Amino acid sequence: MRTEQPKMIYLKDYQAPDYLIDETHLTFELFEDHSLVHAQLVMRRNPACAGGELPPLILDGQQLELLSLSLDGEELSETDYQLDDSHLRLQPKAERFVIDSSVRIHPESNTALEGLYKSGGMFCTQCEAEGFRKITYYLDRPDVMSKFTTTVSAEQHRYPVLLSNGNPVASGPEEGGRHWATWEDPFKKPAYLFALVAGDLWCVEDSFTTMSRREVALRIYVEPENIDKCQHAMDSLKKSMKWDEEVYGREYDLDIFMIVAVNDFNMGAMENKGLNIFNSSCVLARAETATDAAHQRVEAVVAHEYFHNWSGNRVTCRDWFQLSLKEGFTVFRDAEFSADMNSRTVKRIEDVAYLRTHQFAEDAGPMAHPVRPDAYMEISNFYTLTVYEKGSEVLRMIHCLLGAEAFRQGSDLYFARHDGQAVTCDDFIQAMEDASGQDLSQFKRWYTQAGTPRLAVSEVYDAQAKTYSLTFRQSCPATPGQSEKQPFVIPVALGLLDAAGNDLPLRLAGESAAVGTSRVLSVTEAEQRFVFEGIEAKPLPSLLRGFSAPVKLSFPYSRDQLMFLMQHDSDGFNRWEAGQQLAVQVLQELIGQQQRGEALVMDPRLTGALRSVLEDEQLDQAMVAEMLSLPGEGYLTEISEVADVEAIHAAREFARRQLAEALFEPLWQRYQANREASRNSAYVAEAAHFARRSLQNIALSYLMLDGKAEVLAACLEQFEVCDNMTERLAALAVLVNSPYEEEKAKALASFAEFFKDNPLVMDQWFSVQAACSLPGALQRVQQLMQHPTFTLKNPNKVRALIGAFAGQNPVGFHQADGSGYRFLADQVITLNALNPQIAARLLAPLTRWRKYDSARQGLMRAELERILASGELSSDVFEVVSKSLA
Ligand code: B3K
Ligand code: ZN
Repeated sequence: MRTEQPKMIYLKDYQAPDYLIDETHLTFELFEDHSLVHAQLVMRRNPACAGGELPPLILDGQQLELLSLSLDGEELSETDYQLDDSHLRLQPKAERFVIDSSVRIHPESNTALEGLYKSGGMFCTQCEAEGFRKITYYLDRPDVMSKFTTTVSAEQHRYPVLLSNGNPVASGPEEGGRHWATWEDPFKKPAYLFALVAGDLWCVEDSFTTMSRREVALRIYVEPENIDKCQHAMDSLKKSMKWDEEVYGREYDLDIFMIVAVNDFNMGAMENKGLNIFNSSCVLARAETATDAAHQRVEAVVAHEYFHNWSGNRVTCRDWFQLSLKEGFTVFRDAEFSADMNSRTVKRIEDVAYLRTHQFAEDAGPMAHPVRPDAYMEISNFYTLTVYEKGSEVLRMIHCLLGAEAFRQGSDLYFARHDGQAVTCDDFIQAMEDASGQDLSQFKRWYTQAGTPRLAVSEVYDAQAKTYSLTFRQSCPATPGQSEKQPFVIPVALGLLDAAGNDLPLRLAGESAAVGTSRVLSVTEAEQRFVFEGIEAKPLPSLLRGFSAPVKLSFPYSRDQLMFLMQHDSDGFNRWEAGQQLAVQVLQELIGQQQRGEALVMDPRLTGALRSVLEDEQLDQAMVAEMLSLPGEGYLTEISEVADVEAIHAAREFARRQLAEALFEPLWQRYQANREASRNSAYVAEAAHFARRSLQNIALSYLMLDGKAEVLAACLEQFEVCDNMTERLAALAVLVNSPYEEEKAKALASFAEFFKDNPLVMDQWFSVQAACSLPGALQRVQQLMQHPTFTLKNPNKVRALIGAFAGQNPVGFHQADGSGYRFLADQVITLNALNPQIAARLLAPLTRWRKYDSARQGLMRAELERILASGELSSDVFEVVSKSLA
């Protein structure tokens, strides 16, 4: 907990470290009621800062009990150094020296899950961003890179497996039933990549032969009961290793690569060198217990952490302001990997829907910040959608502007030039510029300006001159600390459709010949016009194909034009996008009717359009499922000026019922065909099967709205008779949201009884109920908090129940009496003391108070103020609350 107001840290204040640490030798003695950490640091003055007097050495350290300290072998006494609650300061006497320290720490009572802590019966670590300072006194900053040797000693029978980064070099028994192991990491790394694990773990082993024919041992360590749930992660790992060789020319560099699954983890996973530590939810997957979505998440996260070995570990960040250097790039890499492994268009649709719902909301709220922030109080609060997802979009735009080949040359140059270094986003851009010969100076505004740009497009067709011009006007709303914005470089991929729906050849004014039928325009000015020549009749534009830039584009499409694009656009993403825009128009009309107290009447064109989609046997089934999914309540909130929670919910539910009724036949037919196929084939975690099940399940969710007995019977049959969690959970979710109280209660009870010992499955059980919008949601959530498997100490449980309620159940959370807000604030206050990172994350829905009516605004602000007044706040919670109220 902070004792004084946390202070802002600024990028402009960056200074290179005065000292470097060439070698780090660590010894851990792990016990049940404390642990001892001995550190030997071989240090020297940073040659980049040489000259003049030797500056003091200021090591970071928090919650450490210093037992002994020596400088070049001489024990120091308390008068030789200064200690406060976050630093140890002493005066070196020479340019080179060795520091030895011993500290006592308490992993057994570490509920913040940062530094060294216990998860169940095992010891594990999480050091990024600033957790290493809770392990020993150190220069805990990413630009200090050191060679680590680590020895771990622990009781043999409780902790038979002792792991750290790099390669195992020695091990042996010790007195008193203990044993030890030493690991050596030959690569220099910053402390945030340090890891240690000790536990009773089993492992699945495999191997990978790299492109230069080196054998790498692959091991996934889990608690014994999970040993049967590792194969999918192992397959994903091997695919990732191969893909990174083929697509980026990146080869793995150690003899062993390990993944450890732990149950208590603040986020998805961590890319520690050679020893990735994962939330078990991102490793464990098998048909019976994990959904298709969970399988895809495991594949993506395994890939993401593996890819960090180059984009993050071999080349790391100079300081934490550069976080997107590794995160944006690695998200872009994992997204491309997933696109190559599965359906590219579907992956893009999912990512864009997520970005527009969540990142756009963040970018419009009080925590908005540029992809490279210029100030923070608590760096843990900056592992955001903006740094990750928008950061990835920035990389995608560079890829789009430069083309795949030049992008690859740029990335090769970046890795070659900076291998073993801690660098900045500017270094990355420089490599891209040097390799491509393109000037990206204006483009760099994407790193420094926050907010989602708007791009308004208008058209003029000149029948005489046979020219078609598009005018783009860009603007960007003010964000905290940034009132004026300069124009961005916005790559707009587009095509022009003729009356038959074919793409026209595209020739811009001044060009002698057409250049393809889909091309990228670079919009760089506040207002800019592009003229296409040789256009025989007025075309229909297909704009921002593949969502080529993270902007809010508007073009005055009529509903008929959107339906035409849905049918004919050669860009799969834009076919979906046209459907979404059509649905948004129709839903907004219904929302208006609802607000005015009128009878709801839905435009039948939406039904017609979705009927054609359902009847299109050629269309990828996953696309059919995506197109059938109406824009979510979260997205409808994001695009509203003032979000009317109840009207949005009522309008969307009304539309779903209308569609269910009108499309019953084709939905039922599709459902039955797909269910039949599911019944007749064993579960396979592959795109075509994901597609089939996703259509089956969305069809079921519509069909159940119609209240027919045969559908209820089918749903119960699917729930009971299936070999996989995808079908079972979907049936359960549909039942939970249905009015069939008896069947619902029975299904929930039998599910919980069967899966009570599987925490990840129980998380799903909690989420399904927390997200259910039927009346009484808060009471249900409060009751579920009493369930024996629920605990606030496990982040997955907090996310599954409280997070799902506040984030995925708008009508439940935004109850007009403010009870949802009060409940969330109570949980944040409790969690602030237990786990500040989780507490701060849970707060996000309250920070969006400006989106709602004035009564709700008042209630939400009051809860933020109550949190602020609740006592000593962590820097994590303090930063989010104070910025939200500012
Ligand atoms: N780099 C880690 C995130 C660490 C978060 C620390 N609060 C996981 C990842 O992005 O791969
Ligand atoms: Zn990452």
